[in-house]
Amino acid sequence: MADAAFTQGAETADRGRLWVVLYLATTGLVLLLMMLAGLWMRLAQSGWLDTDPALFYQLMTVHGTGMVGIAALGGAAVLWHFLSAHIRLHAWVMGANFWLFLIGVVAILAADFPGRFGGAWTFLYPLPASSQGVWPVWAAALHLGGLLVIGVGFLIWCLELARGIIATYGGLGRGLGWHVLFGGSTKDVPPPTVVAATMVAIVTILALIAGATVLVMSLINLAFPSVELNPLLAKNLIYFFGHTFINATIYMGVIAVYELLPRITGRPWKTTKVFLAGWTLSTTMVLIIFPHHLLMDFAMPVWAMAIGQVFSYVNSFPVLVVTGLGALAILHRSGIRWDLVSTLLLISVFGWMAGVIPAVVDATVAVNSVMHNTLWVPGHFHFYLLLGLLPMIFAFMIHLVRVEDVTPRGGDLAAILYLLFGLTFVTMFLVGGWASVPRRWAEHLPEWQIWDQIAVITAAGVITLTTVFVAMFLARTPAMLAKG
Ligand code: HEM
Ligand SMILES: [Cu+2]
Repeated sequence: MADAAFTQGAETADRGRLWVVLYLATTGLVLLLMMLAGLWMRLAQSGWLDTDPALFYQLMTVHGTGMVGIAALGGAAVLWHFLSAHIRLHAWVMGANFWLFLIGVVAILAADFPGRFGGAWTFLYPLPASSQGVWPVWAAALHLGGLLVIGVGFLIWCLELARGIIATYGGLGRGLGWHVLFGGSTKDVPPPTVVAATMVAIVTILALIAGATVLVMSLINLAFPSVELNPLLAKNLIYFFGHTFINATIYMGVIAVYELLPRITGRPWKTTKVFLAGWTLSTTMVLIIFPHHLLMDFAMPVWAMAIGQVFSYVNSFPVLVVTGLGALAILHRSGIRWDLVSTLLLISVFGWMAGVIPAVVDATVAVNSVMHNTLWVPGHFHFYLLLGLLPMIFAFMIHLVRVEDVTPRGGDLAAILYLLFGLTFVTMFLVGGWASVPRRWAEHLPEWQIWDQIAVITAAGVITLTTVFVAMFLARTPAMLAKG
């Protein structure tokens, strides 16, 4: 009996690993395609490639939606892989989420290209329904329906995380280590991976419920235009969903840092009370700071804005500090060898910490009244997604397929080049924002185009290095799977 259960567990783990590989392969390929769409937009803005503005907005919608989805898929691979070592999870959930994801992607591509939907990944009400004839109603409905299908997939996936954590640790509070933090217990201390996964499960479930609610409401409005929504409520739901969902992808990805740095240096990442307090604080705050996206909406109550501004300052710091200091403590005098994986991990911690600074700047009302809807905004989120989240995912990809020590010499050079190209690329967005260049404009004035052109060149560098990382992963995957 025990033997049979054991084999079954191993089989599930094996199947889980296959899904992790499939998630990563999909992430790599879609990521490259979406980057090319981004390059196209930058080419259009720089005046180097004549592009129909309607097509620009279709590309922007596919790029934004696709990148957010793929950030979640890649983050989910990292989280699942490491959490499975601590908790028994059902592998079929990975499969269900994967197929729903693909169905949603096909629907969105059909809606955005033949259907010409260009209402951005934020699908802000009432834009999907009022295209002024640019796209038909069916395209808007198909796009929103595709999002809903993807959301349902991730909801099932997060519920499985929550189930597993509750079954193994006895509750989500215990997954966050509250019995240690408040009760002083020293038993069943959750490892960092479990703490992060618990936060991800909690905040993503709430985000997806809000997202699904507003999607269903918008779909009803598309079908029956006389049923109108409260635009302010719709906007709050959308930004609660969008802000929380994209933030959670980094909280998934950072698990690669918690798990891999200790393996590389031979020093454990301990769950301290400070670590637990940091994660509990960020769990609550990430949920209440989304009003920083509505600072210019005069109809919002002042107290909500105050929360948005004040807690945006405080929110990021607990987890950032415990991660940054934790990483430094592990690295200090560890004699670490700087290969591709370790360099990518270090870059990711830097990219995340540094990228939060322009974000927090923009969450200040006085600054936001100038920077709102300028390129400062894509500047800050490309910073921590391109240089924070992606290096975490690349590091995990390379780690998985590493057969002993196969990192080629100069591997860290590729990582450093990625950092340099990426930094220059995001700086061009930030410079544009500084000069008040509006975001989401298909055409730019000649005075702005020098920054767009530098961005084109550096984006090409980022794409080349991403191709190298993804190709490395794909090329070595068959050997890794055969080795078992
Ligand atoms: C080579 C890499 C990339 C390039 C060239 C690129 C380019 C662009 C451009 C030109 C825009 C529109 C900016 C504007 O408002 O004028 C944009 C928007 C956006 N990008 Fe990227 N990007 C890249 C990577 C990424 C990554 C890695 C992510 C996330 C993981 C991402 C997520 C987004 C999102 C969410 C938007 C907002 C779309 C909207 O405003 O609705 N991008 N990107
Ligand atoms: Cu936000």
